[in-house]
Amino acid sequence: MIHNENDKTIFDLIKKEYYRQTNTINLIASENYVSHDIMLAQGSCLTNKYAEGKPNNRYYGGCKNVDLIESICIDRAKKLFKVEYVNVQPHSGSQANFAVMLSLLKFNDVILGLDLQHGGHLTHGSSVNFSGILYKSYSFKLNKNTGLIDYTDLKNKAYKFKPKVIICGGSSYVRDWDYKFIRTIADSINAIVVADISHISGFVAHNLMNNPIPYCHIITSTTHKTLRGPRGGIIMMHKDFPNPWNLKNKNNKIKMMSEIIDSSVFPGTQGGPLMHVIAGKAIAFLEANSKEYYNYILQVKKNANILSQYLISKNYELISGGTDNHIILVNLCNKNVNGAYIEQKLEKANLIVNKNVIPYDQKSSKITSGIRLGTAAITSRNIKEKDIIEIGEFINQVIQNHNNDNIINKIKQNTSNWIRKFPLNH
Ligand code: DSN
Repeated sequence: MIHNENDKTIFDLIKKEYYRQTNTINLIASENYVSHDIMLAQGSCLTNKYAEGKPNNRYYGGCKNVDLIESICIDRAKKLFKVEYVNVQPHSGSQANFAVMLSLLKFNDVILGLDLQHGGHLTHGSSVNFSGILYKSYSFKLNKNTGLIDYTDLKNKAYKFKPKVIICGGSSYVRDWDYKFIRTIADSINAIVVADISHISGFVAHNLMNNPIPYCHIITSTTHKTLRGPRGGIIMMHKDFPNPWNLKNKNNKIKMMSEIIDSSVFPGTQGGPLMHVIAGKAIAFLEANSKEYYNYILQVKKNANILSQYLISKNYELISGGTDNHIILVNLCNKNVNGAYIEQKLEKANLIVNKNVIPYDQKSSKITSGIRLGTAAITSRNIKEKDIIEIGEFINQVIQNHNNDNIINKIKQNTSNWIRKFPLNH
């Protein structure tokens, strides 16, 4: 894997990280393992190249190869998601959302998104993020009893606050979305709907969840979660449309949204695109269009469902009682432990998760009442139905014996031996 030992300090740490990734059971919902080809592309000479601008319209010479790479990347994304427009340059999901908001909003304009504590994302209006600092942000919540989006709350807030942008999508929302309903509400107040499908884009590409693309004006995503590509972002539109403010370009023609979004990415919020990452994205879009990936993403969903059922059978309380995607949000209150504590205990047994607030959490985001589990990464290790139950039992054993370090050490030995059966092929 790693040959270059010139900088021993850093390469030793990379080796250790490789060892850690190989020898732990990764249940972090936002992570995955990319293919060897994607690793190669990201470690290639493309990292040396500046290419501000768009293919065949750059601010630098020497772009003929990267022009082709970016054009192929765009074409593959269009084919995978069946969209008319894609910008593959955002460095991350947050950058994609920043560029989209810059293209739609002015300082202090109103936005509406899912509350961070209820499963939304920082960039959907959190007060500590640009989206809550530059814009007046309101949030809709989950129903306390069902753990599902409270669409009445969404509708009431949309009518009351008249947001210019409604954002759907989230980081720890485990159920599907009613995009059609949200679009109807948005149309009645002339709002634009942005769907951030960062977590679920792998399912969306294969219609394994509701597809936001026909209903939402603009779609953003990361490429490194269920999609299993390099760390980065994209922006898409099913159909390009004229900007709603009648802004004109230098030819006195009404600007299309694609033109506005492109310039919000560069020069609006970024400089040079990361061409090595764009090459990785191109490979990921090709891989995600394969039968092999389809079988993988189907299995991700099956595994999440089976893990949910297993945990419920062991008296764990799951937000909304299950999942429609790869994420499971466990409420630990009935076990009398908090999320931060259990995250550490699980890590001692080689099970990697993240502490997570639950809706209406009484604890802070540093402590939390829950943990978030995800099945995208482990499924890349070819983990199937019976294996995921074994993982569920490892988790259960740690939580049941959280105050007995001897037992946790024994579980660690078991998990170390067990995970070796599932080599990292990616
Ligand atoms: N931090 C990502 C996640 O874990 O879901 C979202 O940005």
